[in-house]
Amino acid sequence: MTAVRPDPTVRPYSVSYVDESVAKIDEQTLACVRFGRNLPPIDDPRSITIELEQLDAAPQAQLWRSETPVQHGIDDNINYAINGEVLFGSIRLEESDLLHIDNASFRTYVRLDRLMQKLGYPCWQRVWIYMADITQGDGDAERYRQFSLGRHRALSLKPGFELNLPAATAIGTHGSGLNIYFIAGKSPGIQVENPRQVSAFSYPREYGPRSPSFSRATLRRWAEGAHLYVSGTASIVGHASQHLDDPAMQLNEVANNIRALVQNALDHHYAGQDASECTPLGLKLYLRDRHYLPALRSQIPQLFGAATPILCMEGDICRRDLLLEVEGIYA
Ligand code: 3EB
Repeated sequence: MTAVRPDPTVRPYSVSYVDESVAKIDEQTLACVRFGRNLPPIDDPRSITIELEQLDAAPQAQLWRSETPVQHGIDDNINYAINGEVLFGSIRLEESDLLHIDNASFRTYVRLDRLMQKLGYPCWQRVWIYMADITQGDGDAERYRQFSLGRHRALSLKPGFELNLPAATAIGTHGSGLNIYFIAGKSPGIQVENPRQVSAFSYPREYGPRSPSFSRATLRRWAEGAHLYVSGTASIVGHASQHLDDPAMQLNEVANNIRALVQNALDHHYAGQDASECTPLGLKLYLRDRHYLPALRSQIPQLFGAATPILCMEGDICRRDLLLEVEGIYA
């Protein structure tokens, strides 16, 4: 007799925003991500707290739920949860660990990679990076550039690494230290770039001593269905920031960038489909200054869909001339 797999689920996990007050961790939870300052700690390795203030009245948490039971634990100070298909991991570094950010980021990526190998999920899929004071320091001494330097040193240890880079977000907080959380898989996702933008890993020298090692999106196909992880997307065309000092125009450019990216993913992997058939499961909007939000309110549903859940937060974009950034997951 052949072993029959239970009802083939469309995707091995789901993601959604829920009211923070009702976000509960149970045996199927991969991760519960909360955003806010001074949130009470939750003693579970699947709880992730990011020091970014939400801008809407009812704070939301992002819940990642597995279709199958989850195993979780802490190894080498890295929190993890696994379900046989994906590894959801997180780590926090304090300011005292960040005296030499390039070395700290190098060592952290090496440690994360070691745990991924050990647990059997060796492929980077999606990474979120939240660092306090991300644009502090001048020129190449800037914290973000130092972080990127160490990340590049670690990821470039693998030959051909620029063909398998994860989608990423890197945002500055007004708190302290560094939080990284990530999804890794058993097999590689598909890297997707944006025809409107120079790939970040090919940015010219003016943006830092080493380019930022991330892809514009990762396409993860499952037995049925798929997830498209869209990186933090800003108002950049080519490699240049656009519409300086104009949040409304930057948001419009971001929407153009995301549309082109999603369409590019479809053209290569779902020929004949139109980007409008691909819907966002949820988006995050990061604003350098919360005061931009009222004027953007009416634009958001027009650009990203009236039914799209969106979590708005105040956070620093890693290029000083950018005022906002949007990321999301499409399906
Ligand atoms: C950009 O497109 C904007 O360094 O991991 C967006 C997403 C940005 C991820 C990263 C940086 C990163 O260059 C900045």
